[in-house]
Amino acid sequence: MKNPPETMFESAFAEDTYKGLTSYPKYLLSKYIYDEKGDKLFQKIMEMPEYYLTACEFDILRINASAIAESFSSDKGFDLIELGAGDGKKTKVLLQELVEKGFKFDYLPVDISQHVLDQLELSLKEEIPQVNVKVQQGTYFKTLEKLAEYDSRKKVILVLGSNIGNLLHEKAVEFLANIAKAMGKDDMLFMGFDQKKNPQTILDAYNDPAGITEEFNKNLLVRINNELEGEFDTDKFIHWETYNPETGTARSFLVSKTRQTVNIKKLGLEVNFDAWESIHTEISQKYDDSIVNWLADEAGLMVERSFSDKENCFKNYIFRRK
Ligand code: AVI
Repeated sequence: MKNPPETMFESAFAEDTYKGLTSYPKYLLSKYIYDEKGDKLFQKIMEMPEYYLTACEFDILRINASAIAESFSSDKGFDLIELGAGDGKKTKVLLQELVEKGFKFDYLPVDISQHVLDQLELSLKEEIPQVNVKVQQGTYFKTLEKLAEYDSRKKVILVLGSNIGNLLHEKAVEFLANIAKAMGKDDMLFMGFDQKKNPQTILDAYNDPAGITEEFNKNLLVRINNELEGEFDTDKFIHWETYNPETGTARSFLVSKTRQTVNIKKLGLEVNFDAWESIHTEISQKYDDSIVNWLADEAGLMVERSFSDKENCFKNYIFRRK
């Protein structure tokens, strides 16, 4: 394997890729799946029948819309800040309810993609024009720093879709603690957590027969090819999913079918793979009440209430600062 390039890496993606592919065991960071193609593939995943998370959370929001909206309300009105808003499909159920109840609020969707935010703003203008929308482009991290500035009235912070599940517990606590730091005593965090369930249901959600999740996972290699002049042949890797019911952790891998060497020109790197060697690409953590309570406690939060679907597939929790 060659030495790292003498010059600085051209991007965080380049540096993280270098680190991950020169580590043992090899890994890549799942956040890099999401370029334009990765975003589209994730949209497709959310529509797959096997990916129960979206439908379950949608049902929770639809069935409990009135109670959830009531819990957000405040005499002086509130700021509804959504981290990782995406297409806002699920959020619109709540926005509609808040509008119908005549509550005073501003909706501040945050997303890394300006394109996604433009689409969301446009669709809201058409579908629920009464909503006052102020889009915020940026990473979660940058936005968390800015969150505390919204302190003139109650803040309701919304994180849907079990995005927290892509973080190891230590990082999840850090993420929650950063949100807690920005929260006043009246503020609320409303967040989705996918629940432990029949292991087969979980494996099926991350291993669809149509191969959409495989393409999503392999998009990491495609991005390396496109942006770092990599020479991965994606057919020489298989998508592999595992789920450990003890820890509640689903893990995605790409496994090399043969012994091979892959050149990544912009990194000055030749990566050697043994036959059946793996690259770990993503974790999708599943939770139960005791893990969520523990995470909250570690982060300076407490669970006030939770909403669940009939089969306890998914839960949305309301947290307050301790
Ligand atoms: C975004 N995140 C919560 C998804 C998940 O369930 O971990 C990403 C995903 N990976 C494979 N399918 C969906």
